[in-house]
Amino acid sequence: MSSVSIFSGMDEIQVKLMEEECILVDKDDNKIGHASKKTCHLLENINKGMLHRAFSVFLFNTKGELLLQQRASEKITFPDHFTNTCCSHPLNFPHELDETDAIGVKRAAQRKLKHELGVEPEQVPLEDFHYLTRILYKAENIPKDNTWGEHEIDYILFIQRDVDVVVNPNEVKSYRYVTQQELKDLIDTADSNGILVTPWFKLIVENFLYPWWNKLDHIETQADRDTIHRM
Ligand code: DMA
Ligand code: MN
Repeated sequence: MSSVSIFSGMDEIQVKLMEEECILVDKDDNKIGHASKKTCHLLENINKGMLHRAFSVFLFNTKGELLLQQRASEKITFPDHFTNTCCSHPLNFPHELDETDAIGVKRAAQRKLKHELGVEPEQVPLEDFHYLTRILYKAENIPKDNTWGEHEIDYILFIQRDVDVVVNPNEVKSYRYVTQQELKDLIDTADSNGILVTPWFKLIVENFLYPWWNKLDHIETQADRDTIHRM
């Protein structure tokens, strides 16, 4: 398949971002190489076992509400889906490869909060991110397309800060803060309302989110950094 056909009709900016170099890992999160975002997300490679490193930020305001985003229609994977605050990948730079206290992943999170939601780095200091655990998951089924997927070791990062959001419309279609009850209602009625929710967010909500959310005031007690949950 040529790169011309695979990206035909897709947003130029998002196609360009497919050149980013992600970090390839084994099932224990040891770095084994690097590959483009495009290579990492092609189902044909995922089905051969290719796995990369990622992160998912859950940002709460001081009222304890969670910031959700709806992905832009321009996104190549999971367009228009509702999801957690911000997700992406640490890239293959020394700065983001640094595994000490997961600092590389936190730097990538700070970079993408600015890129997607316009949140200034000073509003989300690196030391305020709580790395809780890692989740290994695969998501193969994207409606209307069987070209792309996800197969990641996803670092879960919590942060509680009041921030100023200025969305990048090429990344984010809408955003909103939700209470626990509002999120439960959103997820319960998503199918009947034709609302799309990303598979990784659903998985985290169903298996992990609420107990962590209930312990926001002492979230460090919830950290389980040596475990990789295999879903
Ligand atoms: C990838 O997110 C990371 C996870 C946890 C699914 P993404 O598709 O939003 O990445 P990017 O923002 O870099 O396109
Ligand atoms: Mn990915």
